[in-house]
Amino acid sequence: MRRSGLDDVKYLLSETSADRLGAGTAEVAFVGRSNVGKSSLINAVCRKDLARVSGTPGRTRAINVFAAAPGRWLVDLPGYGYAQGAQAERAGWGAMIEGYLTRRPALRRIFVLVDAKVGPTRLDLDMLAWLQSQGLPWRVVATKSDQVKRAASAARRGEAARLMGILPENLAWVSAAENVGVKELRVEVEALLQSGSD
Ligand SMILES: Nc1nc2c(ncn2[C@@H]2O[C@H](COP(=O)(O)OP(=O)(O)OP(=O)(O)O)[C@@H](O)[C@H]2O)c(=O)[nH]1
Ligand SMILES: [Mg+2]
Repeated sequence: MRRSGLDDVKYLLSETSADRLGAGTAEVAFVGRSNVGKSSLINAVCRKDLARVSGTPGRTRAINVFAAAPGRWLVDLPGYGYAQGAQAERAGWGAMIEGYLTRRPALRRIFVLVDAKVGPTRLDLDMLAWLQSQGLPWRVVATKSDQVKRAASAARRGEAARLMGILPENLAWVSAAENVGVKELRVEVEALLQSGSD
């Protein structure tokens, strides 16, 4: 029987170039601004402290791969928009991220994380436009929703969705800190990682 599920996800490797990663069977990736909560969300989805979380932006500096089963990967990408001085960052989200996103045939979905309170930034909108231009499958997840007051959340969600040209119901609204929307995301990731044959 094929192994599935996210009950035993393990850290596999870190790489700075997508070219050195072996072939995968099914992968999902998490991208977004530095400090938006990518590593925290991966940990929440996997119910395990896998990815390093920090208050210092730019913590994740490599492509970090976590395996649910052989070839079935969750990929934590470095944040964009942090290293102001670096050419690659100024130009966009960097060669490492772009290289990974464009060279993975098994990539099933890219979760683009935006801050629920801040909404999509210019860089987030650029990333979405670029993903769309590349024909890559993406879905937006609004993180740290616990930071938005309950009374304001419907309006915030609607406005953020409008700016990104998506429907509010298609904008996942999550909080890793308070475990909101995490179970739904876990189910989604599980299904994506089960697709494709070994
Ligand atoms: N309030 C709140 N804070 C969160 C949540 N998720 C993450 N954080 C905090 O946000 C900060 C950044 O979290 P990370 O998960 O390291 O963010 P990241 O996107 O992986 O950051 P980089 O690796 O630097 O790009 C940490 O201080 C977390 O504790 C959340 O759901 N709610
Ligand atoms: Mg990180």
